[in-house]
Amino acid sequence: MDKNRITSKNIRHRRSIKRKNEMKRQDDLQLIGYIGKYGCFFMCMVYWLTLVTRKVELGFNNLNNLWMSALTQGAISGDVNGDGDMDDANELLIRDKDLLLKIAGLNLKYLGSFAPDKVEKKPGQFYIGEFYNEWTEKGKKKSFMHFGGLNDALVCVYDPLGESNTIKNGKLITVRVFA
Ligand SMILES: [Ca+2]
Ligand SMILES: [Ca+2]
Repeated sequence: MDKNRITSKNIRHRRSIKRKNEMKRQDDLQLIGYIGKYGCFFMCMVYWLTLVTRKVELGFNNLNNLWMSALTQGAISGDVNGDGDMDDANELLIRDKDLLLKIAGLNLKYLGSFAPDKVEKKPGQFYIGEFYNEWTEKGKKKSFMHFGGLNDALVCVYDPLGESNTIKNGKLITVRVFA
């Protein structure tokens, strides 16, 4: 038996079980700015799913390269209205989740979006939650939407913003299932 192999595997496994606050954040300045602004679902699908399924933590360069490949290959929508930025309606949406999984080298499929009480839990499935928060500021109604990685109990275990108000105070409205 090759003891070294077992040891290094164990170390890698232990390292991969990261605490919430040790995981990479979408707003880290080493990431492309648009990931910080709109990349929460991308970080859940590419960074977090790789961490939980392959026990591998992707580096900032890996993540930036995968983001660019996803844009080039159309898994993520680009500058749809051609005005030079990607801040408009229908821009930077994940249009093809299966293609994004493939680009990221993940052997997973997207099974769909479900209301939290309609999720059929099965072993080998992974869950990403869509959170919605609404509040009133200076008499104006405001809202924000954000994605986070969930455990089997559908509790958030990865917040791409570290600790966002949206996940802390908002409501889980849909669950995206991967297997
Ligand atoms: Ca645009
Ligand atoms: Ca614009």
